[in-house]
Amino acid sequence: MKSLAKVLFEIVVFITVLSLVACAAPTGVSQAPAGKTVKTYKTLVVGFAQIGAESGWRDGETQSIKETAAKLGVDLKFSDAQQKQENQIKALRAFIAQKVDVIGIPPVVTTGFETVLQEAKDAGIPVIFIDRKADVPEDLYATFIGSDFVLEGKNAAIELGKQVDEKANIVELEGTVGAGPAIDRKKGFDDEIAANHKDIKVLESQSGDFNLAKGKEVMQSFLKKYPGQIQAVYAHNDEMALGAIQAIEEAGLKPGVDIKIVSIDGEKAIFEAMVAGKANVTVECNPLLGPQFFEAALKLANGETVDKWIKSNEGIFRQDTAAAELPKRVY
Ligand code: GYE
Repeated sequence: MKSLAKVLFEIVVFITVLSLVACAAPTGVSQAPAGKTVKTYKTLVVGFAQIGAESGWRDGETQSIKETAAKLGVDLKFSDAQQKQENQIKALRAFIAQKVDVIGIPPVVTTGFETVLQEAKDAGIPVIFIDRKADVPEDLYATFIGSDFVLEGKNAAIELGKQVDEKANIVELEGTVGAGPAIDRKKGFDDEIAANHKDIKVLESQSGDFNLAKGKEVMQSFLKKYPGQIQAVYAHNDEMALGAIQAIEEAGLKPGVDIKIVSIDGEKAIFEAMVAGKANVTVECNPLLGPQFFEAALKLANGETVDKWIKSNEGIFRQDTAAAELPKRVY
């Protein structure tokens, strides 16, 4: 004879097994409420329309995107626009034709993307602006993952103010003409100078297109035009600052000493320059956005909403801590 406890136990086990069988979906995957299959990283298809490879910063971002996709098992369709807006637009159209789940893009400039973004919207494909934004109505993109460029510009001005005398002449190397970070880094900087450093004069401001060679070329022309008059350089990214450092050295001056250098990004190479005493401050801008990007992409593919602006955490680094920080830099 079975004991009452044993009989009760068998009944409980029987009911549990029954309910488990009843709940399991026939395909073995869970079902979204609307009857759509829930996406996982392994079934997610993402198109990424990268700008190019103009800086170590961007290479760091590309690596973060590719490594994170590989780690999560996401099917990543990666395209390199080689700095051209028309190529980014072509890539977006190809992703729409391939019916990817989500598109990621750092728009090279802020204008000219409305038509293709409307096409993505009509196809029901969410678009994530990553690291840069385009100037379009809010319904044409799902979220912006990236930095506060105005704040970066303001911090650069505060730091530069500490490096020079109250009355000083400086030059500015701007990013790509029409790019979001170039526009905002200039605005944040100019506003802070106008508010708190009225005697710092920007002798001239010109685009170095966010790359080393152009930054160097523009700095060479500044040095010729304003001999002995420049006390500091504000560069919208480290790469142009590295170009300026070369130009200053070739002119027989000491970068970081005769002419102070303040820039933005936090690349390994600028830490090396700080350790060598050739650069003074970098305001960090974080390119390691892979994990945040795919997390948002998965949510969007499953119809969830995400914040309209997902900000990255960033610091400010000066010469005195550069040597200790250098081994920790990954881009
Ligand atoms: O600062 C620069 C890069 O869009 C925030 O683009 C990014 C900028 C970054 O080329 O180095």
